[in-house]
Amino acid sequence: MVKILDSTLREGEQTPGVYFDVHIKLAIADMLDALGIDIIEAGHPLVTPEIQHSVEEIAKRGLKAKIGAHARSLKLDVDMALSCGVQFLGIFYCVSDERLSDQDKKLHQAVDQIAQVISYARAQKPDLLIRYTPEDAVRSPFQNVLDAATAAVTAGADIISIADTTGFMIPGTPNNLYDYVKRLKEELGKKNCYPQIAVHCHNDRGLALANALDGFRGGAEIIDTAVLGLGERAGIVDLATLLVILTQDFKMKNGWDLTKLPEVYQLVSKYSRISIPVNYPITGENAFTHCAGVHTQAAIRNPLHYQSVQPEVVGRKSKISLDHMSGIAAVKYSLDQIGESNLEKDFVLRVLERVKDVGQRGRTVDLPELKYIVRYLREHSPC
Ligand code: HCA
Ligand code: CU
Repeated sequence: MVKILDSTLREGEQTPGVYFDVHIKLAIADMLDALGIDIIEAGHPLVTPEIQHSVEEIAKRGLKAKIGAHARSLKLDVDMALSCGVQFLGIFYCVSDERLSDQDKKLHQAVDQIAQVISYARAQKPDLLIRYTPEDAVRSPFQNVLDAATAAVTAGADIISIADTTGFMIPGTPNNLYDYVKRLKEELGKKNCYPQIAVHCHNDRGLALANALDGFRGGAEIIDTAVLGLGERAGIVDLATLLVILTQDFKMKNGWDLTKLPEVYQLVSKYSRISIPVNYPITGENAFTHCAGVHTQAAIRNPLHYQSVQPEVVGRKSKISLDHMSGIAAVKYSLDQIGESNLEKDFVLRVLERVKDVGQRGRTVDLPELKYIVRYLREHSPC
C-alpha cells in the first residue's frame, strides 16, 4: 500500500517568500491529517526557533499521521529533532562525487558519518521511523548511493528516499525512476536490506508527477508531495493530482478523503500568497469548467464526453462558463439555473448575443450577471 509523505510544511516552506505562522501550520497539519496523509514532514527544527516550536506543537497534537522532522546527518540536528517529540526523522546527506570533494570527504568517511548518526538516532528512540535520503541520488554514482543506503539500513534506517533533487529524471529514457527503484531494491535485497523506498521528485522539467508515478510503478512505497506542489524552485509533486491518479487510475485505497483537498488548497494558497493557477489540474478554478459551444453542448448531456476525472471525487462540480465561445445550449442551460426556462427563442438569442459581447471583452458571465442581462433585455425590448 502506497503512503503519502506530505512536505508542504518543510519543502513547501522553502518556496521563496513563504512562511506559515505556527497557528497556520497547525491548521494545515490538522487538515492534512483529516485527509489521511501518512507522514507529515513538519520542518527542519534547527533552521529557526520558530520552526522548532512549530514542529514541537504539531508533534504533540496527537494526530493519526506520523509527524516528522528533517535533519542533516549531524548529532546536533538529530538531538534537536528528537527534543521536538517527532515520530519520524528524515536524515539527508549527498554522496555525489562533486559534493564529497567539495567537502574534502572520501565516500567511506561520509558513509561512516551517516551510519553513526542513524545508529545514534535509533538508540535514542527505538520506535522512531528513520529515513535516509542520499540527496541528488539520481545524479550520484549508483555505487555511492548503494553503499550509503546499505550502511544506513544496517545502522537502523527504515526508509531510503530516492531524491531527484533537481528534477532531472525523464520517464522512458535511460534516466528513469522506474528502473532506478527496481535496481536499488534488487541490489539492496542482495545485501539482505529491505527498506521501504520513497521517491522525492522535483518539478524542474515539469515531470515531478510523472516521475513519482514511474517510481511508484517500479516499487516505491512512499511518495513525497506538497500542497500546490510548493517547494524549492519549481517545487515537487502536487498532492491533489497525485492522490486523484492513485485512487482513480491505480485503484489505491489508503483511507484518503479527497473531498478535503479543496479546503487545504485554499488555506495554503491564502497564507503562502501563491494563487492556484486557474488551469491547475484538480484544484484550479477551471479544472472542471466547460467553455466552447461544442464542448458545453456535449457536456450538458454527459460531462464524461469532455472529462476523464470526475469533480465529485474531490467534492467539486462540473461548470459551464459563458463567454464569447458560448452557444445556445450553454445559455439555455444557464438560464434554467436562474429559473428562466420558458423564454422565447428570439429572447434567448438576444441573451446569447449579449453574452458573446461581454466575452469578447475578456470576461465570463456568471449567473448573477446573467440575471442582470435578462432584466435589461426585458426592459429594452427591440420593438
Ligand atoms: C533539501 C533537499 C531535499 C531533501 C529531501 C530529503 C531534496 O531541501 O534539503 O531529505 O528527503 O530535494 O533532495 O528536499
Ligand atoms: Cu526537495
